[in-house]
Amino acid sequence: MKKIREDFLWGGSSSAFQIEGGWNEDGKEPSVQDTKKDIPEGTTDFKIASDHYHHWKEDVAMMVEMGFKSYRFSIAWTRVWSYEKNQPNQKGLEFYHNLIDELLKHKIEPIVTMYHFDLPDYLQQKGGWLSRNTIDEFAKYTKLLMENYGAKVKYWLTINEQNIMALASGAVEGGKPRSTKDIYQCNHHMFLAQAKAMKIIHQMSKAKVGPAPNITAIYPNSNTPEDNLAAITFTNIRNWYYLDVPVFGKYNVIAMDMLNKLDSMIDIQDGDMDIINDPLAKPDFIGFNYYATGTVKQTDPNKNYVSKFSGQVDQQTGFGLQDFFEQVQNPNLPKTQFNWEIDPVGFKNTMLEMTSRYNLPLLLTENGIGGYDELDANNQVDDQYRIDYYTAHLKQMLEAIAMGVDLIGYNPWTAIDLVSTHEGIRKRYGFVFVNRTDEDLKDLKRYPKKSFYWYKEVIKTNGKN
Ligand code: BGP
Repeated sequence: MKKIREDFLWGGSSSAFQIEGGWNEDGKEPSVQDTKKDIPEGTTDFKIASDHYHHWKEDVAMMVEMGFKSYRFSIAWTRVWSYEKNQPNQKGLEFYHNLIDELLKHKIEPIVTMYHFDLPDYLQQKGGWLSRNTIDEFAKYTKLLMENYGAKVKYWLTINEQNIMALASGAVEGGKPRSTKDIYQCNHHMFLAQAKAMKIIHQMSKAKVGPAPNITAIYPNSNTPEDNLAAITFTNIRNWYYLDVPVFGKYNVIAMDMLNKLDSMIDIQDGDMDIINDPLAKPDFIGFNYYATGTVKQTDPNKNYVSKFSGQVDQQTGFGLQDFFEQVQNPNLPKTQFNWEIDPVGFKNTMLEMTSRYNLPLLLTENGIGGYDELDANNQVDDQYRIDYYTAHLKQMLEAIAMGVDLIGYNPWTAIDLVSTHEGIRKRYGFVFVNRTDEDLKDLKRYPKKSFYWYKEVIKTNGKN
């Protein structure tokens, strides 16, 4: 029976636009998250967020106290490169130098995402990922990161949740959702950008790099062959599409068949697949986010489906594609306060499926539960529900490891409270409470939640808790 590694990367996760704030400070330029118009009513935008830009030292101290071995965060492209001046932004580069140095001083391994939903607005105005120019810009950005941090950071993640950006197109990018054809063309360009980035990282550093999609096991709603076909189609288009290209260097046939039938075939230019198949452009590990599994059934010919997530972005429902699949709720699973299904066994199943398919080391880059948390009169936060969620997932994680899954780390979402992508700061994920609400900035003070002390013990005992 395999055991958890002694150097297992226990940590926590975040993303720049959701935690930093300082959205226009020290030369930072706007990303698509700053220019987004459809912030749901009553929820905050990302301008101040958790004000990590000014509290980073204190936040790292909290991580040190929990005993973190790693911290997964993202660099804001718009902080380190100025499109207005067409040059690096030294102050922005300095911010991440300071953060990384502080982490290393405390033996916390930085795991850095290059791009987490926050494309520079300048590039978006020029077509965003639909333009091949963005591929070259991403390569240029990668070189800047390597020149600055290549010698310090051992783990890099290229693109966070490329698959969710495709499924929820407009919702994540801001602006109107794109057509299916454009979404898949954008995807192709992201694969090329990712391949170029992985090659540059391998050429310019000794670091390891991988993608970070959201991967989850997909269940058929029943044991009918039709529902099973819906599940096979959905898992290919939602999950494997995003790993087959970087790992195997080819598009999977089921996804291609679907795109063909939808008259949305992508334009692959001569030489593109050579870029993707370059031996230096292969991932060293698979980073993945896991929240909940999905369940699908065959479609109903009399129903109208939306080809994207509708208003309620709960990662489970609202997505259907006529003749292919319809996502449904799974009545066997409990739900979070925000209606996301809870499936710890699915976590193990997802890792087993990925291991059998790709046989690469895995790195968990997000897993967690969003809920309403409040400070009580003694400035404490009782988030037992979060401890229960993690306890169940860690049990399954250890079983997966015992079965042979090579998991190198667990970096749940999130280290510190931050602003949710669609639900403001009322939907909290952190081990540390940040004292502000959507409406009121209060004092932004940090308070450890009950889960903070629980996680500290887990890390101390290398998962035995
Ligand atoms: C993932 C994203 C994160 C994060 C998380 C929780 O999809 O990578 O950025 O926000 O989900 O989602 P939400 O904030 O919508 O609850």
